[in-house]
Amino acid sequence: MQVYHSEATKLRRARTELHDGQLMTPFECPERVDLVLARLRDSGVGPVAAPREHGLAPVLAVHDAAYVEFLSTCWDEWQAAGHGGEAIPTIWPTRTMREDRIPGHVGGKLGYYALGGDTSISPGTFEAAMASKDVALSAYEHTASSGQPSFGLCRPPGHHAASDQFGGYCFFNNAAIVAQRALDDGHARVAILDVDFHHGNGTQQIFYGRDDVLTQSIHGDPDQCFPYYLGHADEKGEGPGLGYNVNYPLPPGTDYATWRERLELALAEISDKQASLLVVSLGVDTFEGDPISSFRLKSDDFLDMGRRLASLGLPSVILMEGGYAVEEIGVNVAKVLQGFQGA
Ligand code: OKP
Ligand code: ZN
Repeated sequence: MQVYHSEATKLRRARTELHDGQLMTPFECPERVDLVLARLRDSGVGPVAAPREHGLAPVLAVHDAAYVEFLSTCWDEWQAAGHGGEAIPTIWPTRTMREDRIPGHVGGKLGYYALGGDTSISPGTFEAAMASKDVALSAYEHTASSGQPSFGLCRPPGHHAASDQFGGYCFFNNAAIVAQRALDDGHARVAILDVDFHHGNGTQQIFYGRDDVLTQSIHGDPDQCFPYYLGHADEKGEGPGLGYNVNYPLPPGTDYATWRERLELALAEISDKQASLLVVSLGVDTFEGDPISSFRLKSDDFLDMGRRLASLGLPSVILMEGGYAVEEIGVNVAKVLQGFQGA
């Protein structure tokens, strides 16, 4: 399977993540990319190609222009303000305050454009996010021109990024950018299937009022799991989008037998809604050994997952999202792709 990868995705090397009340080295680290690449090579999954640059136009097709401008200037403004550490929001326009005015100070803009305090902005973050969406778009273009599946080794991930908010390690929503590009190329309906452990809140939000993108997510129940405030089963889309968002929340401890039943429902929905392109938001943090997640999938389950995703027979773009058990994420991604290829 054609793989896209850019060394520039490693330009984000944040030093701090506020996790469990402590500043830690982020789980979402550049080593993830090398571990996946190494195991893809060992498994004979390839070839690996560098992406072509796509500029900002496809980003602006799904993200707010002022948000993108903020991401591009945040680190410089943070430094100019004399702050010593990485840019981490500490206050938000929550329901007791106003959100109709965007502050001028970088500290105020940070909270306005952030959905959480877990994700710092550091030098190279914007450049890595640009490379990540170029990887995704190049994978899409390969699939569009050949009909063959492709894998984009995106990093940072994208599915938590909303139209004007970053967080959950995400800045640009790579899957949404690809789906919108596919619509602009003439697809009538695109399906995004998010199999990451965490709910794809950004993807849901971007397309919530629309019927041209079917968004589905299988994830840890937001009653217990990040991002907590979105991802319930009663979120079904609105207006013309009613029926075009489907959530499958599952409790902590869920194993593959139960997870697979939701996958089958999601696949049937994709056929029913007659999507002509499948975009998979592939997080492998459903793995039993993942340090920040609580499903119980085993490595061999990822092979079966890949086979079932392929059974739709649709042109498919598979994009990397989460997965933090660093030794095993390469194995598990390789298994999904091998399963998809018919292994
Ligand atoms: C990103 B992706 C725990 C807070 C949660 C953020 C999780 C982001 C997951 N202290 N941290 O969906 O894999
Ligand atoms: Zn995740």
